[in-house]
Amino acid sequence: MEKKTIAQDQIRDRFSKAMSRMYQQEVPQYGTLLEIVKETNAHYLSQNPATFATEEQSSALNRLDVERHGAIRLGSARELTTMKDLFAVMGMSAVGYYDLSAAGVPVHSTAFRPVSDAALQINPFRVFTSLLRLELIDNIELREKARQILATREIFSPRVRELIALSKKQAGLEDAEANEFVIEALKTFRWHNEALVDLETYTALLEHHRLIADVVCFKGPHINHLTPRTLDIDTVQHKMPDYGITPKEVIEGPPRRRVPILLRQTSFKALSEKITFIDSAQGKHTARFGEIEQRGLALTPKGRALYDKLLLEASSSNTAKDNDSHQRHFDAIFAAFPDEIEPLRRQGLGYFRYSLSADAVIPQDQRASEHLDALIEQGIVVVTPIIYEDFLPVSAAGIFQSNLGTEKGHVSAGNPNKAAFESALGAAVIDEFSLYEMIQTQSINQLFEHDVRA
Ligand code: OOG
Ligand code: NI
Repeated sequence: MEKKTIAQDQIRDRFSKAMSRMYQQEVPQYGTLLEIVKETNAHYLSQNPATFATEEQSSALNRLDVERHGAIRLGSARELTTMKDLFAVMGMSAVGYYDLSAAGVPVHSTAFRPVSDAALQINPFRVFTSLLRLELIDNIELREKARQILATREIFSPRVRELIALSKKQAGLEDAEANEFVIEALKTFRWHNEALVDLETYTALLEHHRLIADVVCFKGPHINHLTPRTLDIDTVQHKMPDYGITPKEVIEGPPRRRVPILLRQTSFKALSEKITFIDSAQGKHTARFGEIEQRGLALTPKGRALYDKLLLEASSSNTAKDNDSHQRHFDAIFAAFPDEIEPLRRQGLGYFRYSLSADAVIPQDQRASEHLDALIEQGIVVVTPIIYEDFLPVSAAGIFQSNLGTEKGHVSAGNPNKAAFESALGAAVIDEFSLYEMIQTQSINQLFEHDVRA
């Protein structure tokens, strides 16, 4: 009998919604944060009704409503490889490589996310996925102990493995299989309040580096935060204390801009949760937190280089203790970064989507990309920023550290090792810039194709 499979985008949408429901039950503050974000976004849109173009309004609002990212930390290559297959069922691929060892966090990471423009519109759910780098633990005995524990742990249910294989075999899942997949896959991400080790082992690993204890001592890679997207992060940061939530001291990333760039993020501190160890000892573990983010223009390699340069300049001269003075300081330094669409575009700093303005027609003699600038000047073509879908390593390190405590732990500062990461993953990671470039090029091609047919 012919099988009728459903779209991967739909499975991802169901999964991200189920995960959000699970996390609201597990971490009630996340539910509160969702409310603050919803209220803030609604207010922002009422004050700025032109935020989204009329034609894209309904899909943009739907996207905003469902949009979130999560994060997990894995312990072995074996886990990462299967995780790649699990995300593939939902149309998510590994994009980008992030080295966090430079910041004293012994992991390297990627983001599993949808890549096509159409898939991103439906639900851009992403999971920042880190892999522990055991080789950076400088105590050999502890390193071996961690390796042994990880070698025997099994984080996937037998049924989810079967469903992953089935999806590969028949190139998709049927409706009922997809629902079962969501339930089974979610099990891997849930919280376990029973540790996999005794208190002594936990304490030894924790004292070495808090992150190592978090990755090694539990039955699974609990989702450690879920992050909704806001249109106004400064307001959410100010509102959090009114709701009894203590935010991280400063918002990471670029300062507030007229044309928002990349990604701004803030989080609230991890909860202290009761744990039972296998020797029945009781203890507490802090791992799970909440985060919000505001996304803006995706930058080209040239734009990114300017961002990195200004970020370095701003951080190395920063003496601010509170968010307001931190933002003022960053704002002054980022004055060197253009903050209007046209200069950003003309200087090749960001990626843009080009579309025909309502009822406009491109004159016969201007139907080629070399006329783009002129067409924009005449108001025939409109330009909108392509949104950054990825992460920032310095911000990510700030988020990790805020939740691990300030001490760095005894790990040797490593260096990036993308080849080792890709070998653990069993695939190459996709270069994020190539994806933005493709969306931009497609929009230009469509513009001229469309108009020729009209
Ligand atoms: C991941 C931290 C990074 C982000 O949004 O940059 C991150 C983690 O703590 O596991 O989620
Ligand atoms: Ni995050």
